[in-house]
Amino acid sequence: MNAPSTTRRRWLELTALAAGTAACRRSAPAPEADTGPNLLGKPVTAYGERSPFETAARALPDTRTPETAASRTPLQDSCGILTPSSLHYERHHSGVPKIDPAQHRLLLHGLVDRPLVFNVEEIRRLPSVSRIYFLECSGNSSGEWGEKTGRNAAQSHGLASCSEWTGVPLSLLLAECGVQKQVKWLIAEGADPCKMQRSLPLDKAMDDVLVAWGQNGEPLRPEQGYPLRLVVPGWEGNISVKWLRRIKAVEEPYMVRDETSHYTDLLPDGTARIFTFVMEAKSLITFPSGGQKLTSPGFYEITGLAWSGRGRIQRVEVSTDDGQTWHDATLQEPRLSMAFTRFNFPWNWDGKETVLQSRATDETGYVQPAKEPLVAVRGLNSQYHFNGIKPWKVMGDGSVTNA
Ligand SMILES: Nc1nc2c(c(=O)[nH]1)N[C@H]1C(S)=C(S)[C@@H](COP(=O)(O)O)O[C@H]1N2
Ligand SMILES: [Mo]
Repeated sequence: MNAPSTTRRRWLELTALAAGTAACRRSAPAPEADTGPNLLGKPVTAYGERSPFETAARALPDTRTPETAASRTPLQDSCGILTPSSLHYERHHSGVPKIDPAQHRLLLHGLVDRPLVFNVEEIRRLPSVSRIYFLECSGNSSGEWGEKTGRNAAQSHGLASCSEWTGVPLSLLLAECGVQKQVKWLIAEGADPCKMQRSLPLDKAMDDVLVAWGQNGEPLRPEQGYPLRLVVPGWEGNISVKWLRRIKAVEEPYMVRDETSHYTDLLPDGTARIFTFVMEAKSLITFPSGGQKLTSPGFYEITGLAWSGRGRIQRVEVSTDDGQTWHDATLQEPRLSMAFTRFNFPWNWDGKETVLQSRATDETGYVQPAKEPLVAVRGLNSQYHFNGIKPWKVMGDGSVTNA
């Protein structure tokens, strides 16, 4: 038992050398701390806030109008697998509506035996489940298709977050309505000004889709769809309709705006992929990543996140030599289906310029592709569904940039 603890001590000494490299790091100059040994602290508060010494923040776009708004999770500052609700990415097409839950209704209608209207209280009274799932916009890491634009992990991959969602299985509501035999699709609609709609296959709806009202132990944030949203596990974020107000049972998809003008992939042969719902396996090194700096050569723990819309992450390999050799990273538990999985890999940086990469394999055996084979198949017409390997370049002075 001696050897491991000695190794562990040595490890701690070495990592202590590389000061400030823990996964949860603070980035800005510290405000002044309270001083004096007998100074009393602040009294209790009704709703908590983080330490004034912590400054991780969502990356915002240069221009902010309701129609173009997307903010990105600072994955470079993340630890563990959950995204705090206050840092969950936001994507909305007509701003965040302010909805009074007492006024809000969810209508289920169409080809059903009993059309039903629920208020929010009724939804919350139904048997609920809580599940940890990632949510990712299919436009995430779109900058990686061509000239790389994301200078850091938030900008390149921050349209992905992971929360514990609480809600009612949609299958339960559908059973209450009595969905008719010919129904193959549902049309889900939001209560925001753009009336976001998406066509959802009935099979998926009956499988694992939630009508969620809770997020990370409290009601949904307005940005995430308060008071009710769909959570469609593993599928492109756009179909997880927020501010959910209507579900219509139908025979065919409706070919709505967001599944025709958006979220389709135009291929090199002129045909387009449509209803490409599943977000394929993907991974990202969050430390060291763009914008960060290694203070000196020596030991570092590389860490990152991997996820797959097809199930669990089976394996993550890391390369620290520009893809010449690959080594298995350690996967942290819990390793949940369609949730972020954190990986770690010990690394001794020799102070030379190099490129770091990670490659995820999910439980179906699917391996995250490099960018080149992905571009060979998909071409460069589409900005959606990029899941290629993400390289970060470590410069001789320890600074980390896009590669
Ligand atoms: N009603 C409504 N639902 C919506 C949207 C919207 O604009 N309106 N945006 C969609 C898109 S494109 C994504 S990626 C996810 C983002 O969810 P989030 O803001 O909770 O991260 O919500 C989807 N659901
Ligand atoms: Mo999206």
